Amino acid sequence: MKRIISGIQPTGNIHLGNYLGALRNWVNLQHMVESYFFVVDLHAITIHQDPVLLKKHNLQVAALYIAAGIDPTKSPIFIQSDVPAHTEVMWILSCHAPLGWLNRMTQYKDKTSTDKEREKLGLFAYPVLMAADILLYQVSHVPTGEDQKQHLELTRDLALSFNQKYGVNVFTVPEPHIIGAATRVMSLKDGTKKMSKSDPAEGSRLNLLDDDDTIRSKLKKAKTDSLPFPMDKDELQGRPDIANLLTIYSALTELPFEKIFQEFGGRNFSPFKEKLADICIAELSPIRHKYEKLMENPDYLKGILKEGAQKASTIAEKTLQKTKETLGLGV
Ligand code: AQP
Repeated sequence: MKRIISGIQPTGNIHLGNYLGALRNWVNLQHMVESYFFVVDLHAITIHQDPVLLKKHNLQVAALYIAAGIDPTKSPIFIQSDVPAHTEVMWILSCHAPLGWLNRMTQYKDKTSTDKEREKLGLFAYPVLMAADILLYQVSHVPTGEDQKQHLELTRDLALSFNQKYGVNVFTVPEPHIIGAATRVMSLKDGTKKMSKSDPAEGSRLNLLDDDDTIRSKLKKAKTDSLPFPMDKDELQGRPDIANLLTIYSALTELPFEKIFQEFGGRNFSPFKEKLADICIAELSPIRHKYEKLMENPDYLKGILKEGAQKASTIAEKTLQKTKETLGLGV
């Protein structure tokens, strides 16, 4: 790995899925590779956002990155809209991206309503902006959760075909880096659905900022079934809610499933849920406390974001100029 970039949208409460699928991995990776992390606000507006809340969420997400362990003196943190090259390169890539490729994106299909006439162009073009976010930084890898795999494949295809068309290696072709024991954390209310910020059911997710009592109560109410706790992997078959809770437990404790079966197999779910709540609280409450301290000093956070945007712009501008040169734009 030479360089990585990744980000989270400021579309609501950052949850355990964002943490286990992305943020926690970034904290480890920053010590091994040059890293850039951004708050993805331009993507957030593909769905209506309250302007006052969006500004607040931008700062909150940045504070959470730091609270979770990202060191801004080592890895620049910035707000996507503070680096205009993202939208410029997005336009250039839009003129290169075949509609057929975009039509195949499943996340667009999941997020659209039935009223096609009112759908926004930005939501459809989302993966092209994501490609620009990545390709601008000439990264070798993009650490992400499982759900972004298809968008990353599109990014690779766009980079390869652009380079081929113009006969110049303008963009580095990035690899996905999908790691960790929980690359797809599911809803606590429905083990077949991804845990998501936009799920209207608050009890479907554990937010990084939930207080200890809320974490305990959400886990107590997490969906299980009337069978006893499984004794082995075979007894997990067809039980996605239980598999999800086990995945979370295993990801946070680094214990293999076998050890968890040994401790809880055959019993009812209460002791398991109690222990899982203790584990989640032990992981999340220090992050919450650190976050609260950081939010007391918004000027400090704004300073970090300004500096991060300056560092990011240095690389982004170079790629933008190279792209414009290749296309014959400007004089
Ligand atoms: N449930 C999840 N399990 C594992 N990883 C996840 N990620 C998101 N949900 C899960 C990873 O978190 C990073 C940031 O995601 P995002 O905010 O850019 O957008 P998203 O994937 O659309 O996340 P949400 O929570 O579902 O947001 P909304 O509801 O606003 O669309 C990505 O690396 C993602 O893989």
